[in-house]
Amino acid sequence: MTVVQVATQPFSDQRPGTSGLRKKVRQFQKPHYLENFVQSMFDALGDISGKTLILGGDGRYYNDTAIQTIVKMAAANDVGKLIIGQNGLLSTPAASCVIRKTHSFGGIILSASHNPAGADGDFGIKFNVANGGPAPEKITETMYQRSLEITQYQISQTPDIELGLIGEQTVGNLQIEIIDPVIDYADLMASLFDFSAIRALLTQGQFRMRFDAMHAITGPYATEILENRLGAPTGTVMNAIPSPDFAGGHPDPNLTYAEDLVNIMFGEDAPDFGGASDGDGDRNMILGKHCFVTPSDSLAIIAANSHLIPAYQSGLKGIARSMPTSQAPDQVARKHQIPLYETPTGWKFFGNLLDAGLATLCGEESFGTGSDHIREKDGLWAVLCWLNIIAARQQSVDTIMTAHWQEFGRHYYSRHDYEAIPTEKAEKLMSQLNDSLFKLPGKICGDRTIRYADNFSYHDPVDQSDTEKQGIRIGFDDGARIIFRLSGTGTDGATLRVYLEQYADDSSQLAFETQTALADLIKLADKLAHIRELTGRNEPTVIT
Ligand code: VG1
Ligand code: CO
Repeated sequence: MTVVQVATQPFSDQRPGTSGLRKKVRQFQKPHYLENFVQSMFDALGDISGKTLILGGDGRYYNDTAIQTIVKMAAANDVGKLIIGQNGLLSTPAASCVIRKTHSFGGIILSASHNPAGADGDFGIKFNVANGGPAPEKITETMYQRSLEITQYQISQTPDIELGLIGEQTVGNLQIEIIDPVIDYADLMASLFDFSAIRALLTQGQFRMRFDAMHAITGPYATEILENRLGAPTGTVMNAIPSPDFAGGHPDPNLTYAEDLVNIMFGEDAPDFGGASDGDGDRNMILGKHCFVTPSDSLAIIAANSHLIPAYQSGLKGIARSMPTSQAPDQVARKHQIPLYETPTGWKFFGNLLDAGLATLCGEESFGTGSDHIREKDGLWAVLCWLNIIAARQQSVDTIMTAHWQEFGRHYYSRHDYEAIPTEKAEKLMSQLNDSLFKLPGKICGDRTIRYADNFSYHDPVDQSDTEKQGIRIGFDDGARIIFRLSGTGTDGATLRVYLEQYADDSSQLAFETQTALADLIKLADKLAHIRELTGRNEPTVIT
């Protein structure tokens, strides 16, 4: 095997964001761009010689090209073994599952999640560590520092490997094993849930469901689990064939982008249950007949009903949620007398809590839910949680959700995104708001008073690290909150996210339409942050 050292120059924009390095495909296609980052990643990991890594992605455009390059670089950098999903495919949760099951050193996941794909779309690369979870900030920061000083990378001059062929191959001393991307994950799911109860639900009664894979990675996983193993009728999984550009769509499972499924679930003759997942399979949306469950409520409801799921029968150690996620799970934690952890946005912050056995369930408002079964959020897992709970309770999604609000109160919740704002404008808005925080506590705003206003910082109770400036939060005396932060996953200017939450526990106040219930807070958010004035936008681009 011939290894060449290629001279290169650093790129200044290779700092990983909330979930790895995400850029336009065209950026990744620039000469040396991908190679520089991969070499920086290898260098930051220390001694990788002889180690085993998992490799796979969501199948989007450039996935296979990138995999061939990474294989050649892994061979040149003395990696011992690569375990690769057949045809280069592995959903994010499946990659996490396989890293753990094979006790690998880590894994490389190629995805830009729900961002559109294709030659003009986005691409991404992320490293997960031995626990199966995204590399902590310490490591991603080392990768970035390395990318700023890189002068050369190593690559082998070897033919492309055969990605479609299950089994063993070699590239020089590097062993390659191509695996079925679905089996390990499907087996793990079967070990967590009451598959016979779900099978009975899906095959014996009147219950009907649809799952929308949105032309992305979960198609093969959902077909195997829901249709083959659980007996749901063929066609239950829609848009099931992954396509390199997600059929031109935007595989973000929310009310705006999962339009096909939303139309079915809110249409005439709607089925009883609808679920959807995103590009790389880690997000989920839960719908009932003519109803939608917010991700924050979904986490709270799964937590409150977790004793019905075999894997969580013996109780939860704790619940963790990202800071902007609504406080609905907090109510459940309080009642069950278990700890509740509030972390910065991004799944990497849950890893330590899960490893240390402090939390069992975690979730984010951004349609992410998961548990200690792996170290990523998990779209199909959330769908199976709901099916298991429905099978056990024999009630509709709507009934379960309404009963939950009756017991715990309702957290009206919405996120307003202002996408592709010029970066300077967004930064100015955030810094002005930040500078005004000290004078907000005590301020009266209509019927409420601001109780606290700060920029969230997190102290990790396990590794004692501190992470600062994770979003501006303004809390009111009645439990309402408004949170402002800039996205760390976008590839086009800046995205301002405004998170709105209001609590109601009076049973006459539980059935309002969300945007109506939040109308006062929405106005207040604009007044406090001068969104219209500073961005020139009159309304958000996406409301979830
Ligand atoms: C967004 C979400 C965050 C999520 C991240 C990755 O990050 O808000 O909750 O963990 O995407 O999800 P940001 O920085 O843009 O707000 V995924 O499914 O895109 O890997
Ligand atoms: Co995702």
